Amino acid sequence: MTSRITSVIPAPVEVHPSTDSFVITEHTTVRITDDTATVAQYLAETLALPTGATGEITLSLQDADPRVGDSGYQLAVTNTAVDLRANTETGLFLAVQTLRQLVSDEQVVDGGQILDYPRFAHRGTMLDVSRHFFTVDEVKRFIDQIVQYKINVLHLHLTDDQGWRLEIASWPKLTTIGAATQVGGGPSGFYTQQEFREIVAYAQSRHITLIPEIDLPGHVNAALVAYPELTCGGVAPEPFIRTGTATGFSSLCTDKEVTYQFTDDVLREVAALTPGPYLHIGTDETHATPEEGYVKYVRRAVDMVNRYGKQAIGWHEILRADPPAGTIPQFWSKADDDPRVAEAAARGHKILLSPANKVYLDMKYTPDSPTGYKWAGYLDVQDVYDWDPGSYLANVPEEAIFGVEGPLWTEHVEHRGHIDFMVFPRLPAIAELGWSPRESHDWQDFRRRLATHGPRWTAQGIEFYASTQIPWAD
Ligand code: TNX
Repeated sequence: MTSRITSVIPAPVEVHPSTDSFVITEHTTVRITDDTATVAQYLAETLALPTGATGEITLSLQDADPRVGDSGYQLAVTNTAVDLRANTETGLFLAVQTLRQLVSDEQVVDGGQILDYPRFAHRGTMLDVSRHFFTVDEVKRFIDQIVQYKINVLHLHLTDDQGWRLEIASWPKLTTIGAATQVGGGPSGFYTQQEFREIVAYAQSRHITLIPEIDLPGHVNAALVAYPELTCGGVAPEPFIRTGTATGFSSLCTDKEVTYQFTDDVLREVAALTPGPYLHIGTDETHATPEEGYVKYVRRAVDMVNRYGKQAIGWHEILRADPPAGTIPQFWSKADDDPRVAEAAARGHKILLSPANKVYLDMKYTPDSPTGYKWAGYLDVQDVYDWDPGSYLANVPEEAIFGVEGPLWTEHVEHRGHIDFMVFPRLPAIAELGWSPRESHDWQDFRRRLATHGPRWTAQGIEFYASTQIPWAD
């Protein structure tokens, strides 16, 4: 029988199990202090416990080991007390996520000590709400699922050929016309700015940085239908908004000044809605944009993002425009060697890793998977788990790696059951790549630990894929 304290995902830096155990009873109380009140309240709600001026479960922002830094934590469980310690609220919040994994159905918490902190700053996932739209509540549910694995970034792919999903006050037809439908046809939706603020606030309350993506200058058919003046010919594309899955066929007209006015307005409004430091501007698969126009456009767009106080992220094609070093390319190709990316790393760019053949959450697991693509390969759990972000790309040193992100494109993800199925159990594997020290990486041990998480997902109503690679616990 392995204990829960040796089954935490992502694997902590240090775990020292003990023979103690803490039993949660109806009298167990979470102690609230002024500086830890928000996280203490969240912990109490999550474990359905009362709070008080005293209590056996304590949180502290004092005297943490300096090694835990600004997002790590320490956790100690004895027969009589549970103690969470960190330098920041984020650290305490992540300690709560570990604690949740230590509690059994019988409300027994495994005893021992943990000291923990992340390997990479960015441990993300992306949800494409354009190809299929997902409601505010569905996004919140997704956030609550992913925080359990210390994912700290949610990238929302808000616009694409099949739908524009964020209200832009200065260009209202983007959503009154451009959000009418989605892949497969039928009605769809968009977020008003108020609803988007609600998502942002919810993410913040879960210590998640939200990165909005407006995909430019390609992937814009929905915008061109809404505003035909953004095409070079000035006429709306036919057919109307696309409901198929083709990519790379649409482009803003990079020779028209109205295109830059549009881009500036959109980026200004999105920046104002975004408390986080990053705006993602897509820049991928622009087969319908002439190269010269692409370079000119991307440079101006990056400049706008910077002027609105944000750092630009783009899919790694963005490097064709030679953007300033603060720009982060998100690497998504299937090759593990890209000289342009290596050269960018040498010039000081941080690289975000989303290699399609490792972490694309829209790929099928096996030929039998009921939904998903296979263009980047079948990705079962071991394919996703067994690689090293720190040494994966030729001539890109670990210091240049910003982090890892698993994108969920949704051409074939139609409802929340599909999200669950594609994300679990692969996202926990990606989370471990982003968080845990390289030395702890061990497929056999990961399989064993992952197996114990299945019943938790079932209890939470997560319809995960029971990969045959994992010896699932009952
Ligand atoms: C490629 S990856 C795309 C997306 C698709 C995805 C499907 C990237 C930057 N672009 O437009 O949704 O493949 O797997």
